[in-house]
Amino acid sequence: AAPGCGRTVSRELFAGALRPRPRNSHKGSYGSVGILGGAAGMAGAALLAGRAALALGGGRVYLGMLERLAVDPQQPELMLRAPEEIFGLADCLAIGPGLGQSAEALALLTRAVDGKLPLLLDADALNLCAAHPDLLDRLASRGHAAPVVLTPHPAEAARLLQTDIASIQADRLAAAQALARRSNAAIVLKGCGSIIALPDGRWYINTAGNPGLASAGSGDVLSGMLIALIAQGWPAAEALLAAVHLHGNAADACVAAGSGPIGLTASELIPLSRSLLNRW
Ligand code: NPW
Ligand code: AMP
Ligand code: MG
Repeated sequence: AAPGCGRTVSRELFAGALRPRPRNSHKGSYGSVGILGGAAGMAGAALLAGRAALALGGGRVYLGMLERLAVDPQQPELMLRAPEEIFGLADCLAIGPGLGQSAEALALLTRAVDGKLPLLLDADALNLCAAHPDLLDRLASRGHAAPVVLTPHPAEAARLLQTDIASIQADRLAAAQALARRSNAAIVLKGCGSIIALPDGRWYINTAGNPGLASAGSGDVLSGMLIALIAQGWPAAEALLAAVHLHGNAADACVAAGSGPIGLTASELIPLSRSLLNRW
């Protein structure tokens, strides 16, 4: 087995990617994140991802929301642009949180898949790939020049592998590895005990986190955290391990403080994950 294979996710697996900020760095040193999603009725998913990307240090964060908002009044640092503008502004893309499955969503996803930017596919981007398997073929043939990451929950994984949720849950490691082979991408199969499976066969299991995360929006926050680390130049494997670990530990810190598991909201994970990252 490759080094680290089968291990529980811990800080030492990604400590090598943690770097202090040089004193003379500037926002351009920390990447431009692009997030595509947030259709009508699900605008919050893109806002959560964008806020999380700022909190984990993305230098600039652009949101291309299908539900066109002018500004996020709670987070005016976010730059809200027309979705198609994002391709020329961002140096990595997360697509899917609240994206929906409209023709506009499919066109944006197709452009992202056929482009060259590092890519994170979540939520409806995964559902669209399941409905249009040629997109998975094109992802798989992209090569590894720019990382590609998929973050399915069990239902999204079942759609991608054309099976049912029970079959995914019966052998989560096999499902994650099958997805990594199918897409030639790094996978986080989410849920209690998230599995990280890399295209080279390495895999890891996360034990941090708790059922407080079983609430709407927690996956959207994970996507924002992960794309922010990729924007800052973290290799995909380390970014995945760190984001999953931070996300779970933020939820555990909320429970320790009495703000969960009951009623833990995804928004609350954001400042906590920032504190944890700054203390590592
Ligand atoms: P069940 O039936 O509840 O038992 P979908 P979605 C299953 C956006 N959001 N283990 C679940 O099972 C997203 O970004 C917007 C087992 C059900 O069958 C997407 O774009 C928000 N089963 C869009 O909504 C906040 C599990 O999955 C199915 C499981 C749709 O995403 C919410 C539901 O999944 C949301 O993030 C597990 N661990 N986890 C906003 N504030 O704007 C899930 N399932 O049909 O893919 O719907 O995940 O809500
Ligand atoms: P999503 O379904 O896309 O909103 O993603 C949910 C997030 O919460 C993922 O990161 C899951 O791994 C995490 N999560 C959900 N339920 C649990 C649980 N019972 N224990 C630990 N993590 C969970
Ligand atoms: Mg989700």
